[in-house]
Amino acid sequence: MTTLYLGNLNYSSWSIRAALVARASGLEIEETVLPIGEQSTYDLLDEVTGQHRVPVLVTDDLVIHDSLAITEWISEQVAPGKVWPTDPTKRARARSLCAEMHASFFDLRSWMGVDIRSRKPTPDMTPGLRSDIERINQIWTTTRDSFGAGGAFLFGGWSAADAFFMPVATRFRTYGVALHGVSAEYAASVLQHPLTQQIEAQAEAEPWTQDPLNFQPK
Ligand SMILES: N[C@@H](CCC(=O)N[C@@H](CS)C(=O)NCC(=O)O)C(=O)O
Repeated sequence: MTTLYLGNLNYSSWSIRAALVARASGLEIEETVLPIGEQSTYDLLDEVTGQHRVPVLVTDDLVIHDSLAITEWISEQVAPGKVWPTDPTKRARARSLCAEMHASFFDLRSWMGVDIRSRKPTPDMTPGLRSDIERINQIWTTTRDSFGAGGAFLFGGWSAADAFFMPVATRFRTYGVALHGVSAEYAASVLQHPLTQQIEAQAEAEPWTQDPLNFQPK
């Protein structure tokens, strides 16, 4: 049996990414949502992984933490194209975008914590936040223009790259960040995707509330 431990989907962007990749892959994976901040969650994580971050995937005696490592493991279990684009150029590009998402955008993460079901004032535009938003717009526009033929997503069909940027699309909606042109169309496609809608419905139904800005790192 394979189990994916996730944090609250309303707030936990890395859990959302792993859940989206897992669900799109079609692999049989049981999901357990653990409320971040509650002692019972850390007690269970101590037993399962010895570290206090989600997502974590457990299969037989293998424990994999971190959304990128989980993404790669899932992609190795399923047919090509279920996680990464099959075209090698697109696949390399998709991996570099996920790595950039994973390693960057600290102002965006700090000032615009994921809170899917809420609508909040747009934070003051610090230079760092402005630059993160500009870079996201640039990524979405240039990737759609260069690689997006044949579908509405970054590399045409849905891939891990879209899973990694989905919590950014919801952040822009939560904090009222206006998007234009290709970028706006792309964000709308991500928000309309059935897997996004499924996560949103779960986030709406979750009983826990937290201050997303005290939810570091995201
Ligand atoms: N680099 C990790 C980041 C994981 C992470 O920071 N997860 C947050 C939730 S989004 C967490 O577990 N926080 C626990 C806590 O704040 O107590 C990944 O990509 O999986």
